[in-house]
Amino acid sequence: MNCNLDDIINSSKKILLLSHMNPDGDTLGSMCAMYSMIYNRFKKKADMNIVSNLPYNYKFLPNINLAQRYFDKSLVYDLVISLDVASIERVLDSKIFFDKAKVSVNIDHHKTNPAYGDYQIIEPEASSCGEVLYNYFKANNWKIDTDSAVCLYTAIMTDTGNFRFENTTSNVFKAAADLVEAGANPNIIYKKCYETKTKNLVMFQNYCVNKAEFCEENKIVYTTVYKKDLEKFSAGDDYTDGIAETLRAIESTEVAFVAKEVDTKLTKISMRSKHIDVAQICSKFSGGGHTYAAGCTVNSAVNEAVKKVLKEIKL
Ligand SMILES: [Mn+2]
Repeated sequence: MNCNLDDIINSSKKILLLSHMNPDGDTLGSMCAMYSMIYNRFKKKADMNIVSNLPYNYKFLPNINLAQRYFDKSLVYDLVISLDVASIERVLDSKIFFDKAKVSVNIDHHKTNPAYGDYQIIEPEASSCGEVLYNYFKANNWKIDTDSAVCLYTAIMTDTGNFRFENTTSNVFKAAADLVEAGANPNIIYKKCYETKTKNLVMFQNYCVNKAEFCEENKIVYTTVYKKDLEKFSAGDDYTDGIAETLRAIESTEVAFVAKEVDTKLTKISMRSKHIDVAQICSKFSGGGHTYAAGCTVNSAVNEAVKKVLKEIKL
């Protein structure tokens, strides 16, 4: 259904913005950008919900300090907007707010998004949810304030791997240029996002890369991460982010994945590729994502999960 955010926001009093679990720069940047736009354009204060730990490097995002982890589950909102949430299960038990909302809006760029909610703004060709928002604001003449510009730039920069991934189109650069003009500082945002790694994080990621296993003439590479590894390095939820990309960067790699132990019967897979559709592979385990970056959860111990996943990779 055609989504007119002006009408929807104008007629809503209580508004909630939702970001996905294990948040990244795109979901957080998009949420904070939306917060700022709603505040400046409509003079309304939306609530913001983060559903798992906030990664240290995104604490600089304007207004992120206003986001809350826990809300009274009996609250009913006039409007709930999910941002960068490929399936509504990714907001965990905050799904109840989306389900109970008088109006729900789903803004996203994942091609596997099943178009849940009353209204959708989904652009599978967009690099990021941040770019979807930018396109919408531009098309509807919403003036992008400095805080929103910082947030949208962060969203686009992080989801394009600092303007390197396949999804880095000319529109991405046009958006980035506009956002810089609106006040986003590329140098500062880059440093905040990429040069604030803790010693533990770097040591942990090197450890994981160091024990990677190669197969199929080095075309497939994977590494396993156990709870005891995470404990040893006091690793946070987000510590495995970027490992699959590091393994994919190896010249011979076609498919790279990280198998992370959730518990003895549950393994989380994060998969990256150069040419192969990994969203399709992950969909066999009820997961999804993008063509070259996807994930899923396998109902097996790590070793068993690795075997199952390897079977589904057809080179
Ligand atoms: Mn995204």
